[in-house]
Amino acid sequence: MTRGKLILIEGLDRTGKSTQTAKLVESLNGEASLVKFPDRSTQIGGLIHQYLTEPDFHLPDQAIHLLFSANRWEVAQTIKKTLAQGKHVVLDRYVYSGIAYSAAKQTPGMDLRWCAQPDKGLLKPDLTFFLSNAESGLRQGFGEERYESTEFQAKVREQFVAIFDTFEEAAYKKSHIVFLDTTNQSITQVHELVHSATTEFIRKNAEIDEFMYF
Ligand code: DGP
Repeated sequence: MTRGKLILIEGLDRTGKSTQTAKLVESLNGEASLVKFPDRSTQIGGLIHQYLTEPDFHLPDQAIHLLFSANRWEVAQTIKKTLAQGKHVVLDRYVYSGIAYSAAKQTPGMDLRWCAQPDKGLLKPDLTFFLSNAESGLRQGFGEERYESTEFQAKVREQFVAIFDTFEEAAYKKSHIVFLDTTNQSITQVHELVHSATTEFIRKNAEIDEFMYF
């Protein structure tokens, strides 16, 4: 039996990631499980939730960055075990969000490389969809959580672009990352693109058994 594939849906807030991850898992008919980051159900996730929702809950930028990373590490073994059992895992956010949101704060010393360091050694996705929308970062109507402002989202968008340019080789981008502009596309249209690219990728790479790591 070959291992399952690690599939990631990334993007800014309000680009439809959670809708698309849920629809993708459903359409894979029990062959995939969903993992969402941050996972707010753990103790570390509880602290992250407090940080995101309570303006008076203060943590240094470095500390919250490491908590987001720790939140990925605490699920890492479970993800690997699931994949080893031949089941696919679909991730709603992962390492790229970890780097982008922290680097967007422009805190002295917290450049892209510093931000990438704590996630070194985590499993690297086989296939990443990066969802962008001409309106995300510009539109109003964000929720109340920390980071949900037009100005900050514009900075996060710049960081995502810089991350894919800085850390990922052209060959990796070509065969492992799909950049999807969802402007004016319906949920169903985006789902059809994501689903067909995923099933095609799984079919073509069925024999690949080695894991990749950040
Ligand atoms: P979500 O539950 O997907 O809405 O994510 C909550 C917020 O946290 C969202 O604004 C994006 C941000 N976020 C997600 N992952 C990370 C991370 O690893 N580091 C930082 N700094 N922010 C993150």
